[in-house]
Amino acid sequence: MSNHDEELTPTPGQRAINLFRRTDVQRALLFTILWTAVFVILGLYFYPKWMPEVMSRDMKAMERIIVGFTVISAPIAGLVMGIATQAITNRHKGDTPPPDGPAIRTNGPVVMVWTVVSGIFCLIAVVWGIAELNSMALEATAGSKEALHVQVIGSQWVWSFKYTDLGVESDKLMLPINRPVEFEVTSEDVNHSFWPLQLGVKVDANRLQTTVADTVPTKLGPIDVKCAELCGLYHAYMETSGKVMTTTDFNNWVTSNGGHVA
Ligand SMILES: [Cu+2]
Repeated sequence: MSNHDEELTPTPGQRAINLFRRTDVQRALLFTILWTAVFVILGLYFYPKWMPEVMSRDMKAMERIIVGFTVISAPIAGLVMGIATQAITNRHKGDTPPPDGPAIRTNGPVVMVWTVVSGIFCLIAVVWGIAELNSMALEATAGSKEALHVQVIGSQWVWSFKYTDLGVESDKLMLPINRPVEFEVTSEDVNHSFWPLQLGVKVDANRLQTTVADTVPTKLGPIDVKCAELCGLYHAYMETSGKVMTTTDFNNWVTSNGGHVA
């Protein structure tokens, strides 16, 4: 019993030292380190493999943010999993559990560390987000003169694409490589959300309104287009495909569909 009294000594420093001397805490810390490593490896190595292919700089930025935030938050998820693993693998089943310690909200340093660290995380998120948005906007302005205009129309439950300058209409999203695209996104009925996965673009399609989104496809290959806004019974099936092609292939596609190459 005297041992417990000592552990509850109110000086925060002594409390921390006693805490880290406990074998269950040490085991939980070890598990925390292992789990953190697992999440870091997942983020750095597996996420980029599992995510849709990167076919534009916007998608690259998206991937950077997802990987970055996974790595930053890995120690927090690691701590939760570490404590859980220690609790599950604890071999002292049936023992009387130790009494609760004092409430952590009375521990000044812990509260301070918690607040400052969360604050820094939020600040990183805000600054990073603004910086990426800004560079995307600058890129869009720089490329807007030579941009290909594609009108994207969502309706229950199909996508259609009008190449206004070329006189072509399609239900597949065909794009030439390395040329800026301006999507003019709208809807004929309810709210949809235009989501060409590999281009890192996701933008609401609203009735009576046109929302512009820009990107530059930087890699040849197939694109998946989905709707990312619950829009009725067949929302889940509101998808189509597309392709990023060489300029020559794109021009051929345009002319063979009755359009004219600008
Ligand atoms: Cu939809």
